[in-house]
Amino acid sequence: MAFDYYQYLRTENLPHIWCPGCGHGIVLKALLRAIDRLKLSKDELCLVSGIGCASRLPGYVDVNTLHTTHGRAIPFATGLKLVKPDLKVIITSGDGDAVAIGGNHFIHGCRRNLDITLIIFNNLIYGMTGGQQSPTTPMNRMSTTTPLGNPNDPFDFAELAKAAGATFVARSTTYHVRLLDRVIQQAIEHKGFSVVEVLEDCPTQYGRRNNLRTPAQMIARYKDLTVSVEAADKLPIEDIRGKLLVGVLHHVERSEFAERYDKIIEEARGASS
Ligand SMILES: Cc1ncc(C[n+]2csc(CCOP(=O)(O)OP(=O)(O)O)c2C)c(N)n1
Ligand code: SF4
Repeated sequence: MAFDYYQYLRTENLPHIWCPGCGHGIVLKALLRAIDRLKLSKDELCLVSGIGCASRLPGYVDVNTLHTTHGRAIPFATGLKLVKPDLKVIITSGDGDAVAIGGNHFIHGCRRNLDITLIIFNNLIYGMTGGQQSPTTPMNRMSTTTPLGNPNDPFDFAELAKAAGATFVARSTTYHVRLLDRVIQQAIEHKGFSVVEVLEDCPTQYGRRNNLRTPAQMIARYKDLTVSVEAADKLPIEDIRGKLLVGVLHHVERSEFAERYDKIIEEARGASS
């Protein structure tokens, strides 16, 4: 039987604002399937977002939701998780939201290792505000602020997340939908700060300026641009040069922030009694 997405949607908020062919819908559906597989009740979940097209996602899902300010989803989610540690907190964020204006919070979120999942919708551009270059726009690509080609080196925020201390880091794309389902589920199950980068598509602001004429063409290019971590292990270096790895890139266990914090409080109470 086909998966019933409507059981998780606030149908009163539909139709959604996303353009036809936008990758955000593919990630939304993968997230709903992961939530369903994990049998999470709606009450034990909270979706948090900042501002941007990707950040509209929680508004469409029938669970607890917080739509906050641009770049500040992580600090809002941090406060929420510390007050309600039993909630599963999942952040949905654009690349601009997460690593441009929110870059500092991103680094410190990774460092702290609070049990939160951050899903980054990396469409390589600022979608909502008209297609400005973001920190992930590839070099030489066009945007409204780089009309002759982007001279900047892009960020690899999976590497940044790892270096900053995130304990689970994965990458998938809108082409690799089964992998996307799997890594979102693993990230939610992981106890600690987990980051899932999803390479996806903004046909309106990125595709049409960069000779990617259809959403299907945009999705298909991820097949050639990527190689799985498992395959990369067995391939000669020249076959993986210039390609992006997809799959689980980093997975370690480290003490979780809320548990550490509770321990400090307990010890202080013990010392004062
Ligand atoms: C403090 C602040 N600065 C700037 C903005 C304007 N703004 C709203 S959305 C956005 C960009 C969103 O891009 P991204 O996070 O990549 O998400 P997308 O729209 O591509 O999904 C910006 C700059 C704002 N709302 N608040
Ligand atoms: S502008 Fe881009 S990111 Fe925003 S909804 Fe349209 S296609 Fe999606």
